[in-house]
Amino acid sequence: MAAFELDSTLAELHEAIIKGDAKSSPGLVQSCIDNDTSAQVVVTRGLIPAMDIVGDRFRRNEYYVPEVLIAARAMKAGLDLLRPLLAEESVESIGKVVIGTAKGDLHDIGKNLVGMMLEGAGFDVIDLGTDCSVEEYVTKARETEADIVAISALLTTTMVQMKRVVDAIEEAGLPIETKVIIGGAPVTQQYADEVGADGYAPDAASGVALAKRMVGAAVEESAEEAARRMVLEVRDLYESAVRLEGADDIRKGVLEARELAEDARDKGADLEELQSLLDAIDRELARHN
Ligand code: B1M
Repeated sequence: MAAFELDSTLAELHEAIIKGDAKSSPGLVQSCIDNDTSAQVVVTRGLIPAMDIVGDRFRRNEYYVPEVLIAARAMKAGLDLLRPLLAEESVESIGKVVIGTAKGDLHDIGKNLVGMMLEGAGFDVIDLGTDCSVEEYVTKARETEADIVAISALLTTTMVQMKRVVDAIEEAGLPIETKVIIGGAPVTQQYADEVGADGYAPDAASGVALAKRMVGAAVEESAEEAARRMVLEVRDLYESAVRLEGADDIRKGVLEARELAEDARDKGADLEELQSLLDAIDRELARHN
């Protein structure tokens, strides 16, 4: 039998998820576990980057819903083996998070990823599942004395629920100050500010960093994670800008995104996606000049 080699096993796992190969992914994950690789490493270097690529392909219309679903199934098959280990790896709880997908919304792949990453980072995670009413968030936050309520929404029709939860938590007079953080594909920082949420995260890794900041825990970010976060922030700013109404506002927003992109490039976030964002920004600016 060939000797175990972490990088090549992670590369195979990455490939298996992108191809939606749910038969291979558990075996590859198990081989990492058997060779003493931490569950965190398998999640952050294998599963999440693969799902990121699936998401990017979907955005570029290279993948459609069935491909995303089979990739998610392959990821879940691997994640199921890691879940108990993720919980074990974190020694002491650093806070309690109640997480759920907003009322009317059945999307749970991203929410599950965020939940599992939070568990891996040392949070106690109480998962309400999907289609959660405002009352469910408030009741569970009260019952568990949660530090954080995290809401995921993937539909423009369900993200409106986020404001209702923010207001209800504020009005509930909970025993401890519970912060509300939000995320999901249509959600932006601008939207989080509008609805009065305490924070927004564009992806699971940033969700963990945000939750840690909320409870005052130290955040360690690798150069790779920082680059990815900056690129996501640029994308977020750019996508919010092009949704604006007037040409002046669009130009202003896009210029802001350009500034941030240049800053990210100067800081070494030299990712392929950053260049394609810069190209899109320049095309948008040319259109409005
Ligand atoms: Co649906 N769906 N879907 N869908 N689906 C989207 C969201 C859509 C953008 C596709 C499209 O039309 N292009 C579109 C929404 C359009 C809109 O509102 N603007 C859509 C639609 C319309 C629908 C239906 C209405 C379709 C229909 O029936 N006509 C229907 C709605 C059902 C319902 O919810 N009531 C529906 C159904 C489904 C499936 C059941 C088939 C399936 C969900 C399966 C499941 O989740 N168990 C599905 C899927 C898979 C998708 C897409 C293709 C992929 C979503 C996904 O899992 N991505 C999606 C297209 C897209 O997102 N571009 C689409 C991978 C996942 C890892 O990413 O969830 O974004 P994501 O999570 C990320 C971040 O957003 C962030 O971290 C995660 C990991 O990095 N994040 C958080 C997420 N939650 C967070 C919470 C936080 C922090 C970060 O808290 C702090």
